[in-house]
Amino acid sequence: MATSSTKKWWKNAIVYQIYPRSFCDSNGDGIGDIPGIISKLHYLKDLGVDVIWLSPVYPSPGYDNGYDISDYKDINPEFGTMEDMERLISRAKRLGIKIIMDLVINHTSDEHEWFKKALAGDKKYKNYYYFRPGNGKKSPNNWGSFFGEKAWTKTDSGEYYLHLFSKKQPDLNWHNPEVYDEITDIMRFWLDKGVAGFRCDVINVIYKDSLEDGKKHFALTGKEHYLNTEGCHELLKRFNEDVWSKYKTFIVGETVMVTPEDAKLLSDENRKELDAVFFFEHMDVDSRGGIKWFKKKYKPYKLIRILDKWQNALENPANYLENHDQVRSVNHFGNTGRYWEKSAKLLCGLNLCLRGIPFIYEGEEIGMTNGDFRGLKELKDIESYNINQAMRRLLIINAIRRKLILQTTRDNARTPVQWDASEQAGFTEGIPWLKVNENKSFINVEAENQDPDSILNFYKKMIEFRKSSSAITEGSYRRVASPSDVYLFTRESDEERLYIYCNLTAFNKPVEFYGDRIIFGNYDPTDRDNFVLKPYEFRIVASNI
Ligand code: TEU
Ligand code: CA
Repeated sequence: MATSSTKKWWKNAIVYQIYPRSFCDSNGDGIGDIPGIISKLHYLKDLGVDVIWLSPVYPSPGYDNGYDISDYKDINPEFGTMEDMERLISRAKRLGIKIIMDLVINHTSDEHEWFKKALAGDKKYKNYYYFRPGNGKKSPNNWGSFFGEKAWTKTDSGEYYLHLFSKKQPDLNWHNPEVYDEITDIMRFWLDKGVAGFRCDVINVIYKDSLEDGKKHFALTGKEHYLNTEGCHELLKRFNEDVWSKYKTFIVGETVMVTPEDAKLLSDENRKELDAVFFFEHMDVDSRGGIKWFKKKYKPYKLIRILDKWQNALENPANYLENHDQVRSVNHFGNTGRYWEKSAKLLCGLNLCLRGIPFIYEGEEIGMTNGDFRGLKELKDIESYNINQAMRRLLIINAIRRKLILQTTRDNARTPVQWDASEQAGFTEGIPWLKVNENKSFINVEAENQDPDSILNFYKKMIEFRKSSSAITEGSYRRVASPSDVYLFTRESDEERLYIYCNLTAFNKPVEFYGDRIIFGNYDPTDRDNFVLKPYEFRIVASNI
């Protein structure tokens, strides 16, 4: 157990993710930017946020909205200047908000100087990436990419390069010590500017321990050669020792396809690798064979089983219900009709009462829903584009492709944040890069600010409550038996024991009444029955101990 003297600054933090392109546009070009973020810092302060995770703002040709970086030490002019970024860091600091940046080091953009030099034949830079001759007429191996294509692309010289994501994102060669030096130098560059840490993109795939053929899978053939390799653990330890520990950073890793055992190894405090990890198992609760495009019916009891497993496995998981790659949580786990508001509040309560560090994604705090796209033409995401091509090759007909992609596209989470009910929701004075959802007329910050019972005000109260509760910020976790689809657990510290009730259905659910008094919930006290949970009811019951 960590004593209070060794306690890390981020242990009780609440993190808010900003996807800059969609957050707030200050100059009317339809693209969110850093001055736009600065203009909303007071809003975030008022919400109760401690840390901002900023999705990539580095120069990038933008094929994957910034996850294809062409210069790690500068700011994309679409988002502003280095001075804007420095201003953001210092203004946030004045409000007591820290900033962690997204760090994408599995791959660079193919428009990065390093890759351009490599393509031009410079030996030094070729060794920054994986260039290999073909295998006869075929790719060097049989690996598949995350975006549904082959993982190798042939260059004009006839060689191939490896890319686990799109062909615009060549993978870095982490066997090369020069890559280590370049990237640790980049980390220091930003930490010296006052950034408090990083969210490390797909960090558990960076080290390939061989380039052999992989066992054949429907998707991601080859993964056994790069998932959670010993070499990856080694690298994380060295990052930690050489850089992170010197700056007292907070480092959260995006770790794909991890089991609780993998995650423990990656984030155990004593191993000094990552501070926390994002896992995905709950995101896949409704996907067939882990393939998100093929959905099956969502069953709340399965979500509960998964969350419970992870709560028991990790002392400090990074908890989230949505981000820029996932559908909106009210669509995923809640209700977008009659119980939109109740279910959004329930999901807020759940996310903020679990053990670990809660992450809130922009717009989640007002209950934003999936995009209301009319067709595939309105989408901008490279993943959706590539998957559409792949489905075409599988001869899947247009109407089905349209349905499968629209319900799952990452653009669902990337529509502009709805600040008010005006034409472009107060996001921009110009034409937004991605269509604003029509429901801005009633789902927007301005309206919810004025309504004391809004989802937004529920978030504020819930955040304040969490901060005041030692049981929630530091207490133990234990699941309590309950009817199917009701998640009931305790959080307990030396000072208090709380029972957290979450009815994840649109029906009444009879329950046992534990504890002594309901101290928090999403139903009016006069509209409550101790022994029955109403649709999507959330409540916290305190017990005298
Ligand atoms: O995501 C990694 C990742 O695994 C997702 O692309 C995932 O495959 C997809 O969303 C299906 O759930 C990270 C970033 O968060 C994502 O935005 C980037 O596109 C990707 O890495 C490449 O950098
Ligand atoms: Ca702009």
